[in-house]
Amino acid sequence: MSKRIAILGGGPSGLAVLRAFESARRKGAEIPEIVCYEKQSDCGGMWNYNWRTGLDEFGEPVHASMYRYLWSNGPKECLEFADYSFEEHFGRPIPSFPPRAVLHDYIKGRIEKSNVRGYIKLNHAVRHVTYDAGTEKFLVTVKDLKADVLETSAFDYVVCATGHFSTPNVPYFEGVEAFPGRVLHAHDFRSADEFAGKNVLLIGASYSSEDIGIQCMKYGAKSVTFSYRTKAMGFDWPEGFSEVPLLEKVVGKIAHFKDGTRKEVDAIVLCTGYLHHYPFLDDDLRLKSRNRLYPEGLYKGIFWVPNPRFMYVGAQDQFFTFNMFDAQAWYARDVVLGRIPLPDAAAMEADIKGWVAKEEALEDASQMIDFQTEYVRELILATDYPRLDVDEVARMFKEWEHHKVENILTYRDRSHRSTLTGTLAPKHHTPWMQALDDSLEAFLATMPSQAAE
Ligand code: FAD
Ligand code: NA7
Repeated sequence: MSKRIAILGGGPSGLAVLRAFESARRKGAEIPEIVCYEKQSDCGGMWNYNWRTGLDEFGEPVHASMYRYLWSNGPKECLEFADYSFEEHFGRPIPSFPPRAVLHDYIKGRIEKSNVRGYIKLNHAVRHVTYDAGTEKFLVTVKDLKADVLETSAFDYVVCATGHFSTPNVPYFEGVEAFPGRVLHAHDFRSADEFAGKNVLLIGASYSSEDIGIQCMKYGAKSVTFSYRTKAMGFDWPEGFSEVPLLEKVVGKIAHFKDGTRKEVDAIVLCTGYLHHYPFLDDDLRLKSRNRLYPEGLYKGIFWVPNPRFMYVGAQDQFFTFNMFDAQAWYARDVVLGRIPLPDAAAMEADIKGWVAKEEALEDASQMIDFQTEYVRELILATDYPRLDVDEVARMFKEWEHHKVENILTYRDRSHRSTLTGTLAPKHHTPWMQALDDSLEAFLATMPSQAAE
C-alpha cells in the first residue's frame, strides 16, 4: 500500500510541499498519497484577505492577520519562486512592491498551473493530531466545517504548515482596561481609514508596528507614536511620527512612557508579535518556540527530532519567504522519497545546536540576512529545486534595508531586478504614499512605457 502524507494548512508553505511532490511526480517519481487540509474557503494562507476578526462563520479562530491596503514590505524579487517567475505569471514585468491581492494571485497561479488543487480539502479544520506508536501512524482528526462532521484518517507523514503569525501575543499594560478608545492587536487590524484624524499609539518595534503606523498616517491619522521595549526602530521619521520607550500605564486617554513622557492618544494597537500556537498537536509533536530564525527542535529547520516523520515548514522568522518554503518543501519531499537519509537523533541535535549558536551571535539585520541565506542555500543544494541565486537575493535584502533607512516612506517606490529573468522592475505609476487603491486592477494599470528607476 502506498504511503500517505497529510499537509496541515494551504498557505504558501503547505502549497510549496504540494508543488514539490507534483514536480517529482512529473519527473516520473512515485509519490505518496497526499491530503492537504485547509480551514479557510480558499488557499493562500495569510495572503487570503478576510474582513472578519475573532471567530469565523463556523466559530473557528480567524487565521488572517493581513489588512486592507497591505503592500509587500519586501521586494517581490526576494520571494520569487525559482520555478515560476512573476513575469511568467503576469505576462510582463510588474513593479517590485505589489499589494496583497497581486501576491495572492501569484501564489494561486502556480497552484492552478501545477494542477495540485485536487489534493486540497478546503473548509477542513485540523482538530487533533496524535502518533500511534503501535501502528507507527499519525491519526489526523479534522472537522469538515460545511458538513459539520469530524473525520479521522491515518498517515505515515505529517507536515505542519499552519503558520505562526496568527495567534496574537497580547501583553497587559496598567490601565488599559479603562482606556476610553479602541485597543486592539495587530492581528485584528483591518483598515487604516478607521484611524483617520486620530492620535494612534503602537506598541512594538518590528514589521507590524512599522507598517501599521505608516498605513495609519497614509490614510489620514493625526499622529503616530511608536513605543518600543528593547530598541527603537530608529528610522528618520517624518513629521507626525515619534518613537518613545515602552508604555508604562494609561490613565484615561493619557499614555505614560518609561522615560516620563506622556501623550494623549485615541487608539492603541498592540503590535507585539505572535505565538507559535498549535492547539491541535499532542505535546510530543508540538514545537514550542518564540519567533526566531532557527527554532530549536527542528533538524534542518524542518524535521521534529523526537519523531522526524513529523515536519514543520515555514516555522522560522522570515527574511526569505516563498522561496525558502519551497527549499524546505523540496528537502522534506526528498527525505520522504528516501532520496536524502536523515542522521540519528544525536547528530540532528548537534546540527541544530550549531545553527542555534550561530543565530544567538547575530548582531544586526545584515548578519541575520546572511544567516538565513546560508540556511536556504544548504537546503537548495541538496535537491533539484531550480538553482536560486541566494547571494543576489541577500544583496537585494541589504539594499532594501538601506532604502528603508534612507526614507521609510519611499522604499516601496524603488525597483529591483529579478534573479530569474534579469529584468529590472518598472516603476509603479503612483508613488506608494499616494497610491490609495490597493486593488490588483489598479496596480496592474502600470504603463509599460514608464521607465525603470
Ligand atoms: P500562512 O500564510 O499563515 O498559512 C497557514 C495556513 O494554515 C492558513 O491558510 C490557515 O488557514 C491554515 N491553518 C491554520 N490552522 C489550521 C487548522 N487548524 N486546520 C487547517 N488549516 C489551518 N511575507 C512576505 O514575504 N512579504 C510580506 O510583505 C509579508 N507581510 C506580512 C504581513 C502580515 C500582517 C503578516 C501576518 C505576515 C506577512 N508576511 C509577509 C509573512 C507571511 O506570513 C508569509 O509570507 C506566508 O504567508 C507564510 O506562509 P505559511 O503557509 O507558512 O503560513
Ligand atoms: P515580531 O517581528 O515578532 O515583533 C514583535 C515585536 O513586539 C517586537 O518589537 C517586540 O519587542 C515586541 N513585543 C513583544 N512583546 C512585547 C511586550 N510585552 N511589550 C512590548 N513589546 C513587545 O512581530 P511582527 O508582528 O512585527 O511581525 C511578524 C510578521 O508579521 C512579519 O513577517 C511581518 O511581515 C508581519 P522586542 O524587540 O522583543 O523587545
